[in-house]
Amino acid sequence: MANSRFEYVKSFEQPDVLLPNTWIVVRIDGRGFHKLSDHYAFVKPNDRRALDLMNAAAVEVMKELPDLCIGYGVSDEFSFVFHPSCQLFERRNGKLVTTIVSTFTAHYIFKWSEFFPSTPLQPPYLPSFDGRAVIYPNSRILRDYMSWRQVDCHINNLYNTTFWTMVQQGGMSNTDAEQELKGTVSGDKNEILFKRFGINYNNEEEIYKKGSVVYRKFELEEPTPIQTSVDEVSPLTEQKQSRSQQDKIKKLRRKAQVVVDHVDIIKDEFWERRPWIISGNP
Ligand code: DGT
Ligand code: MG
Ligand code: MG
Ligand code: MG
Ligand code: MG
Repeated sequence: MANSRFEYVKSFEQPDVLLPNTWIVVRIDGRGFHKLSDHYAFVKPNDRRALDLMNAAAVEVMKELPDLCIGYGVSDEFSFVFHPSCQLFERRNGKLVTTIVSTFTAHYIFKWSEFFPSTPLQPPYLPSFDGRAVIYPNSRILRDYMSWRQVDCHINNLYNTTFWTMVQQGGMSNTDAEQELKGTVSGDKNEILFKRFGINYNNEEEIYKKGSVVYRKFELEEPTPIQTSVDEVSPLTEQKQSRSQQDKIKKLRRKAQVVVDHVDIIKDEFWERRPWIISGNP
C-alpha cells in the first residue's frame, strides 16, 4: 500500500481542524421535514411522538459520544455541544459533523417504529439530516447560542399554537389566520388564545414551550456559582491532565445517566445547578 505512485493524491485532502479551546456546536436539521411531516401526518403544530423520537435519538448520540456535554432540540433540529477540551478526531470538522449526523440518523430510523408503530417508513420519505459545526470562544457566547435556540422555540411555538388554534378550533382559513397574526406581538397572541379559545398559553406542555435539553446527570447538593471564565483558563490545566485522569473522567461520563429535560436554559439557575456541563469535569 505505502508509497505507490498514486499516493500523491492524498495531498489534495485539506485540513479542516476547528480552533483549539473553543466550544464546538454541531447543529443538525431534518431535510425537508415540512413534506415528511405531512406525509406521515404529524399532528400540528406539535407531534409528541416526533419530538420524543428526536429526543430518543439524541440520547443515544450523547451515550455514544462522551465528549458531548449538552444537547438542545426543538422541531426537527438538535444542537450538540462539545467542550473546549474535546480532542475527538483531532477536532476535525468533517469527522465531527458526519459522525453526529449519521449516528443520529441511524438511531432515528432504528427507533421510528417504536414511536410510529402503525406508520412504517417509506421511500422516498426517508428521514435524513444535514449538519454544520460552529465554534464559540467562551461559555458566555455558548450560553447565548443556547438561549437563541430556546427563544426561537418559544416564538415559533406561540405563533404555531395560535395559528393552528385559529384554524382548527376557530374554523378560519390558513390565509385569514396568517393575515390576522401579521404584526402581532406575544401579548396579542396570548390574548387571542385566552379570550377566544379559553386557552392559557402558560398551561401548554413544557416540551412545546421550552424544547428539550439532554445532558448527563451527576448528583449535586446545591447550586454552585458559575465561574464564567472557567473554560477560558482551563487549557493549561487540560494539557496537564494526565492520560489516566482523562480516562477516569471519560469513564464517569460514559457511566452517567443521560436525561431529557424541558426547562429554562436562559437563566443562570440551570447552569448553576449543573456546573459540570460548563466545567467539563467530569
Ligand atoms: P430544510 O430544513 O431546509 O430541509 O426544510 P424543512 O422542511 O425541514 O424546514 P425547517 O427545518 O425550516 O422546518 C421544520 C419543518 O418540520 C416545519 O415545516 C414543520 C415540520 N415539523 C417539525 N416538527 C413538527 C411537528 O411536531 N409537527 C408537525 N406537524 N410538523 C413538524
Ligand atoms: Mg435545514
Ligand atoms: Mg428541516
Ligand atoms: Mg428546522
Ligand atoms: Mg475507516
